[in-house]
Amino acid sequence: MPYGEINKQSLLWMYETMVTIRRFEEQSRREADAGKLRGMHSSVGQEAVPTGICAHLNEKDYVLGTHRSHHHCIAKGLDLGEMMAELLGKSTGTGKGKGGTMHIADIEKGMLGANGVVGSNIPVATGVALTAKVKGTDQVSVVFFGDGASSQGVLHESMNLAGIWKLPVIFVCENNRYAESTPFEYSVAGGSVSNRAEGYGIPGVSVDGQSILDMFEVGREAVARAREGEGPTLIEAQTYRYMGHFGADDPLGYRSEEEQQYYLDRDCIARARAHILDGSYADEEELDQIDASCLQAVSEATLYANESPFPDPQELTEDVYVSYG
Ligand SMILES: Cc1ncc(C[n+]2csc(CCOP(=O)(O)OP(=O)(O)O)c2C)c(N)n1
Ligand SMILES: [Mg+2]
Repeated sequence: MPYGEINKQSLLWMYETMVTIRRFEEQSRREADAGKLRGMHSSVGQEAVPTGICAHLNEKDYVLGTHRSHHHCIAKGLDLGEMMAELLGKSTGTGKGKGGTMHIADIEKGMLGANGVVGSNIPVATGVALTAKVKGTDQVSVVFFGDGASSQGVLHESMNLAGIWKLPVIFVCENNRYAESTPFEYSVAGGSVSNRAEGYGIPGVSVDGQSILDMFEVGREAVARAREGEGPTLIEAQTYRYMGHFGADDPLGYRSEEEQQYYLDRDCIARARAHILDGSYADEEELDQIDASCLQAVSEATLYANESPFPDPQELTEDVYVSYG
């Protein structure tokens, strides 16, 4: 649902989306801790990034994600029950339980897929944008990727092609400061991802990814630019994952408590709530009701997923590209 401006409707949609993501992620963690899924990468802390961008997209626009993509999927409007079922490997999941947490997709909703291979969706999103351009639609293609992925060659090849062909693609780097345990400062030469856009003649923007207002603003500009045929944008959102890389690691093994606190103090949901209250867009009671309904939606999704059946073993080789034996 494209929102043109900051008003009560857009703010409450973004607040609700971010709270839903956080509750979903907390529940996913519980399901993982109970041994029901493996390899779950939490997006807690990064909720504002896809929410501010997807606020400007419609169902026909495309999103492509990463191994850490639950927040992209929710911001793009995927069904929570089908998502949770996919995480638990159930037949009612978005991929009939055969994709799991790192491969959630819903083509009809424009979510072309999370993807466990780091950097791999960047050229796919560029190709998707080329298709939109050749067909003459006004669709926009958005690809999210991490700071670690930003040094993959495919980003540079994709930015080059997107630059010369003025493709409607938005490259969104979620710079959460680490690739597993490798710090951004160690692995990214030049100290900036957004600066790299200049070499390809496209706009590069660095933005506070913990501010939903700032994300909304850069999202609006980039989406409008892509839709109007003016070409790509590279956005570097400065953000932070509050949890470990995938749950089994202790982040304090490679980062400090002071650093964690710095980002926790800038939490995107707390700041969105304060902004809504300060501007009298809604009162505490209304926001509490949204909080309660998000929790309820996640509870219902979890129940649905847990009660759903596993796929029939006879379907093992259906809907997959490669099967052995
Ligand atoms: C091509 C490839 N290389 C390595 C890995 C292992 N791996 C999984 S996540 C990850 C770190 C990615 O870091 P970043 O791009 O910053 O994303 P984040 O996890 O911080 O969201 C790595 C190296 C992989 N999945 N794919
Ligand atoms: Mg990272």
